[in-house]
Amino acid sequence: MKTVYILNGPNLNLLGRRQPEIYGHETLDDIRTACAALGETLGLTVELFQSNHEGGIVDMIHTARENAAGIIINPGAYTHTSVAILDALNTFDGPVVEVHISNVHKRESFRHHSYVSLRADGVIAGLGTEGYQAALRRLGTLLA
Ligand code: CA2
Repeated sequence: MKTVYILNGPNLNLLGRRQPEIYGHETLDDIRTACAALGETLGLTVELFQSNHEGGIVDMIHTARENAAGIIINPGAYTHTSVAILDALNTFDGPVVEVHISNVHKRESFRHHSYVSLRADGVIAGLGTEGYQAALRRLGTLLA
């Protein structure tokens, strides 16, 4: 079984607990459970991580280089600021799908630019937490 890492950036540990009007009611644990079940049907093992620290996300990408065939990443606010995360993703050989729960293009202009999109093979925004499952289906196709 190939492994997919689902990496989540700052504040996403609060999913389902604050600002449900923007980010919905599901928690990261709900996303982990739903993606693990979908992964089984796709022949993929799913591992979900979250860090509030830029370096923690870079470290997880380095671990993915050895242990994962594909990456789904919601870098949170680091999407819009982090060259370090972009550089780390550029060292990863497999497919990368970027996910945003909200439609960042409908929000403040500073959310319209993503460094990560310069590397991502696909970008999903505004599908709510279902976006993680859409990304996983895409990796199922790309890794088949
Ligand atoms: O829409 C997304 O998924 C974002 O990546 C979420 C980031 C935001 O900075 C990006 O522009 C778009 C913010 C994550 C904050 O997560 C929270 C979750 C629940 C409650 C409060 C914050």
